[in-house]
Amino acid sequence: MEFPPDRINGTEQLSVQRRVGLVYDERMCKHSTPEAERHPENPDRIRAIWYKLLSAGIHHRCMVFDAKVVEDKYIAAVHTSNHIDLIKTISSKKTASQRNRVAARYNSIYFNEGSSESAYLAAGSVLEVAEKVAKGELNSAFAIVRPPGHHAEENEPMGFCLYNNVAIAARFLLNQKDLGINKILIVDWDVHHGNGTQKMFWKDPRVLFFSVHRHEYGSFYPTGDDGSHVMIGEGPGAGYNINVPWENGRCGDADYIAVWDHILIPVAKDFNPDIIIISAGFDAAIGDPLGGCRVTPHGYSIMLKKLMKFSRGKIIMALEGGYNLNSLANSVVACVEMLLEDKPVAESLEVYPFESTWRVIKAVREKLSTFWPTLADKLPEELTSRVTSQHQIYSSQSEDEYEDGPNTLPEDLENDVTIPLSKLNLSEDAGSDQVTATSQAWRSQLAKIDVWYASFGSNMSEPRFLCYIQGGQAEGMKRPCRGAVDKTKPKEVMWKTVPHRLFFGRESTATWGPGGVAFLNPESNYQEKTFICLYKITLEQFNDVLLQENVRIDTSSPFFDLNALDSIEYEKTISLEALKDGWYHNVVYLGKENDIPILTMTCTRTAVEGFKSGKIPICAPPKEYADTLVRGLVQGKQLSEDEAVSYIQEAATKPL
Ligand code: Q9C
Ligand code: ZN
Repeated sequence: MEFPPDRINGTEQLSVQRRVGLVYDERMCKHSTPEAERHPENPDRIRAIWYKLLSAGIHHRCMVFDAKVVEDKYIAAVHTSNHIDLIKTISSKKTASQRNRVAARYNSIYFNEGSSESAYLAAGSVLEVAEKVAKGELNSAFAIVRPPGHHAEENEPMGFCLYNNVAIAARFLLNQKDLGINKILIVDWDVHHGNGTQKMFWKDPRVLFFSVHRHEYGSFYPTGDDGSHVMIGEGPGAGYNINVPWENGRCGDADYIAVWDHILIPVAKDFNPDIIIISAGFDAAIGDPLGGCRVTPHGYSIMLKKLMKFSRGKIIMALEGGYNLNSLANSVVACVEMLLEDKPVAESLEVYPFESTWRVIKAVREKLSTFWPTLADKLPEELTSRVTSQHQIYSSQSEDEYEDGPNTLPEDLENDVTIPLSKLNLSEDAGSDQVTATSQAWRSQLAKIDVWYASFGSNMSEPRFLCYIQGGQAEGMKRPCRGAVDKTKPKEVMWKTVPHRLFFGRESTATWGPGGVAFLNPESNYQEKTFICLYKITLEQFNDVLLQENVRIDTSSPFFDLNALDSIEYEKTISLEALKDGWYHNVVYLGKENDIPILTMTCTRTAVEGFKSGKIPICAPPKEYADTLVRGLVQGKQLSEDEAVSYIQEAATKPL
């Protein structure tokens, strides 16, 4: 059936419900990690979205479609035949280990028996609704698909993406001449750069690719320069690729809306697309474990509403990332409701963009102003002076509530984006006078983030730990420490116990002489109990402690950066290559305390195997060292002296 596109959407019919398509298909849950290992990109993502839509009754107001597999000829319009062959056959490999070997060749990719089917369905779903929207059968659509697509390149799956669903649909629309689609705007608001899509339309002026993403000068995933704002396309495509690279995380509604108002929307007006496809990742959403940004469902709905003014409302949204199930589902619901009704919403926000946001906006506008004259005007000073300081780090207690299971989104959090001053944790720009801004720019960034450093060895004794911060030599130590660049004492100290095994190993250390040192088995074990002393320090200081624990002299970059902090919550341990000769190079996540991650440094699981097999010696601590541990436990009021002695004794003697 054909629908005259203009009439459905005419201004005189604003109250008429739009025809909105939804694709959901349980078969896209078949793709998962081979042994059902925990992974952020898991089947529950689309289930969470679907259940939320069902429980809000939204599916009754939409046209719901099953997924269809995409035909190879449409995939072949953006991917190589090798790539198609890989994805098509990966699930019919004889063994899981064959699949794992293939997956290991790629960056952030897993495969199982269901991967091929899910990939074909995800791409097919987007293509199917794109065609319906192009024909006017639907006004707009949301394809709730996985695996995601925007990282997948012509000849390479990556970043949880197998086929580039959005690129396949876009190329299809352009190639079906009868659809009359000659100009497509792709808006990629996933927190990661859409590297795959960018490359596929790099020289193509028919596709304006716009991506806003965390970039952090190339250190955020996918690392490198592809997401930089100087990447504007080439040849006839020059000017038709727009990247807005955030300098830091924690961006929220105000930052995104500013980018919309001062870059995307003016350009979209001039480009005048025939249709819009949104690479709709929701990993910039508040509470997302990978994204570290704070866009609210309301924020997403405003971003969407502003785009609905173009191409007569013809919009296809395709799910990309988004890893906090509550935040993800709430954001999708807000968007589908906006597609259905174009609800009037209050667009004024109580918070301002970051200063860095204006810097990025200005840089992008300048870079693209010859292609898009609308960007050439200088932004008024009174506008760009309204900023939220990067130093105002939110105490993000409330974000935790997204982690408590389904449907716990607190209304006040969603609506009240202003954070009272009393909740702001204003941290000093510590140590900046001692380092040159250029060589160690990471320091001022990491100085703004607090972590709990969990000590289980001699650092439980505060005077000994302070040597790592302030420099010096505590009782019993054979040599002094350099200390951290930022010598500020820990902001807080507290104690806890963790279900992990404490043990002693190695033959001697430079600091304590002959005898073993303390290790925490990174694997948890609920039969065990280890006392840990938590010090609230900055992530910058944590890096300096890591460095001293692993005996290294110089550093121009942090070993454990913000990206590592983002991923450790689901990876649980991160073994630091750069420090792999050190005994304590494995950073382990031990949960949160007051919403601040608890990190410790210990040996790797592999080393624990070595200790168990006798390849690495188990060895009781030397006297001076054991005394320091006991002192820490007693002064921290955790144990009496006798109890502390036997606690250490047991850890030193009980078999692993
Ligand atoms: N430590 C999407 O959101 N992260 N993909 C690798 C390495 C990969 C995200 C972290 C993130 C991929 C579609
Ligand atoms: Zn993403």
